[in-house]
Amino acid sequence: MKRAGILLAPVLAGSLLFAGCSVKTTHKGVSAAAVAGGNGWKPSNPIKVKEGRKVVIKVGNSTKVTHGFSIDAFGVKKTVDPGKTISVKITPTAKGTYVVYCQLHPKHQKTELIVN
Ligand SMILES: [Cu+2]
Repeated sequence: MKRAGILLAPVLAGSLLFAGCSVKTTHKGVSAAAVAGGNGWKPSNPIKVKEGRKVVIKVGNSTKVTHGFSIDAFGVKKTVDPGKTISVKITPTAKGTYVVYCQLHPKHQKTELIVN
């Protein structure tokens, strides 16, 4: 039965390597749009992601002016021109609820990034 142990070792090492390479990316989307009372994010529900998992957020803009897209905790501070889409890539390293806001318009309806 000693042989079985010897054969198993390389298999285990291989599966550990594979686990390290198969990092899943989560894709989310949000867009600056006209909402009741001004401009805001659509959909307005929070963006939910997993801690430690890479996420790509496509940020659109269906309004006529440039908007900002900021998440202070993860160093995100971008702008999106009208009709354009940008990709924001982050790997959230801490659980929590973070404010997602437009740094160009303080009154712009905010949304949240929930990491759990
Ligand atoms: Cu704005």
